[in-house]
Amino acid sequence: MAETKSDIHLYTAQTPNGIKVSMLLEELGLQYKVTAIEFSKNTQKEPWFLEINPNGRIPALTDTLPDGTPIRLFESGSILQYLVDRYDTEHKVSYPRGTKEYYETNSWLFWQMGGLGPMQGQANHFARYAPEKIQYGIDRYQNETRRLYRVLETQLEGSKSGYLVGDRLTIADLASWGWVAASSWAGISLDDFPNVNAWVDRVVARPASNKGRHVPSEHKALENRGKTEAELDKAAEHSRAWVQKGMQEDAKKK
Ligand SMILES: N[C@@H](CCC(=O)N[C@@H](CS)C(=O)NCC(=O)O)C(=O)O
Repeated sequence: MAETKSDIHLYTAQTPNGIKVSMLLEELGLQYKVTAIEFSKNTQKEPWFLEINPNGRIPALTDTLPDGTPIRLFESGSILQYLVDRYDTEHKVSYPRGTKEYYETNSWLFWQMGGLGPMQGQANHFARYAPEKIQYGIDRYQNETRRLYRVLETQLEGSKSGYLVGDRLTIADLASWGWVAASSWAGISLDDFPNVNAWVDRVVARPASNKGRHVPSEHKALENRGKTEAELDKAAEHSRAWVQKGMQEDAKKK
């Protein structure tokens, strides 16, 4: 597909929240610049980056409005909404404002932002990054994540298109996809969720989404599906070190 010129600059890393934006940019056929943020160097906490995202996390995006005003965006859900509002005028991956499907898409987007992301993020934390294994924390967040996967499973079971809302892929799918694709990292198997499993593959089969998931580096989450807990724990060692260091630094701040 020919790329549409834009002034978009994406600041990202290879994470579920990061790739939802690059997958959408590819689905929309937009040109964009990418800066890879290095968590191990805490680049996301540097003053220049805090000017773009005061919350010090990825993804963040800058663009220029049609009247020339520079704009910054942070929070992945807000970035997805901005991109479809502004650039998906033909509703390839969205629905016109005011339709039932438009509001249904928003419901699933907020469901992911307020539920699936935070819960699975905590499951990751307790299962992979905590310095000690606290079983209560692991169980609490894995069970809550599984409950949310059951919600997705039911929705997809009843879907004729195989996507979460209506007859097409939308930002509702893209928001959740990276998280579900990384379920093994949270210690959760998709074996009990056949419709979710098929949806993961359905999205990968789309050339644009497939390209977008490999930004800013190769997406390897799906390969974790065959790994043992011991192998996953070993693979988490490097990230565990920077997560712990970052938490200690934050705790010292007033
Ligand atoms: N609700 C935020 C969450 C952003 C977030 O937690 N990003 C993580 C990566 S997925 C991050 O930047 N972590 C770095 C850090 O915690 O310092 C969003 O959806 O944009």
